[in-house]
Amino acid sequence: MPKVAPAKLQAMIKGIVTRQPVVDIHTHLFDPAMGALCLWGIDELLTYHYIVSEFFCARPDIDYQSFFNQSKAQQADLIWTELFIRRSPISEACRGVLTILQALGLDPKTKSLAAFRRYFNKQKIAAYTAKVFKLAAVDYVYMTNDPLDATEHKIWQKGFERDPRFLGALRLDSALMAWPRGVARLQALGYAVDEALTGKTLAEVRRYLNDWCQRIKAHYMGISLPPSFRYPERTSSLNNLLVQAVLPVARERGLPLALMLGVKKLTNPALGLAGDSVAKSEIETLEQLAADFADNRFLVTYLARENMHELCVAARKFKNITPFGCWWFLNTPSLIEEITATRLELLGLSFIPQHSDARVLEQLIYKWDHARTVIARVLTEKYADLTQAGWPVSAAEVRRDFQILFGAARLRSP
Ligand code: FIX
Ligand code: ZN
Repeated sequence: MPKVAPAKLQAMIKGIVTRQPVVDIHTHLFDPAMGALCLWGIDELLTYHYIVSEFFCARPDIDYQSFFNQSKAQQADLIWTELFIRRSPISEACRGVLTILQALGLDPKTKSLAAFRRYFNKQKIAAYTAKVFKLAAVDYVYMTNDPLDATEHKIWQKGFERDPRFLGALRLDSALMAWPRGVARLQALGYAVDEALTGKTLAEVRRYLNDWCQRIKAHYMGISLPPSFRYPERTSSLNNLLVQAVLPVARERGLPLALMLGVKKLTNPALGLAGDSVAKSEIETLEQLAADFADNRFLVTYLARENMHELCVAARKFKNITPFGCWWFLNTPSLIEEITATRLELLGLSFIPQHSDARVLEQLIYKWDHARTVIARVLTEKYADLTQAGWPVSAAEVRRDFQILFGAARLRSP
């Protein structure tokens, strides 16, 4: 088989990586049938919490509350003027808005927010969702489902016809974090839990997990944990709930548990959703969990860059750990490049390179476009190394490898 020359190799890999569909294993998007929960359009894009943070960096003189008291459109006007008109929208999240506009066929250089709004206001969600999925080359997205969220619970109670592109994932934070904070909401859903973690309470938490994994057809359960999270910690309610409820149910149902580690919640409460920060977690906690629960599968991502190398090594030691994504503050071209190269070098294809974490529908377009560009560059380098070593690289093999990286096969079959 003739060796593919680097220039041809680069074009081949770019063609595959930029167009082959992916499975997006973690988003905050919702099935279009879930109505109010579905965010889309230019005002939602401009007031994305990543961009809100950047707005206050640029305008520290503006009072948080006076900004948040304004309507979404007014907030978007302020952000557009400050971050797009008065200065170049050079950050990853701001550039993302331009990538979306261009992909949708709008002309960013008109710089007319009014014209953009007219376009978005004309869109009808069903056809528009198909258009966005096609532009982003995304086959499926996993939602972040929380039955304890009053709005979401009402929608599930009412029932709706599922869109097969939106897969279920049961989020555990509101039920389990800061126990007994979730007790009242679990009781309101009919689960006889007490603050004290008695056998009855743990059985009822297991019933909640089973009921709702079934109800939403969950393909995994997920939880975000602070840098301070430790395991084992005998006195910790969270440890107890994970060990005696979550992990047994996950194992019985053949579902992975997604651990998203390193979030310092509300470091600046005045910023709301934009107020979370990051710190390094302790890798020994993950190693011990993987060792003690060898029959459980863990999808793992960290928010701290410093944890990403350790995660690769932990995944080499424990086959039940699958690293995923360059999450949140790591979702930048420079860090995706560093992290993806390290993962390929240490794990081969046994990881999931990226998820979008999209909150607004059209973000699928920019988050995947930007990530694919970087990942294509890294993969080209690695395949070029193979050809240098005398190993032929065919398009079919690159497509196969891409499917291993982004197809999330192990996740799709509950
Ligand atoms: O815990 C999470 O799922 C985080 O991704 C979110 O809480 C965070 O706000 C986010 O959207 C980051 O991209
Ligand atoms: Zn998320």
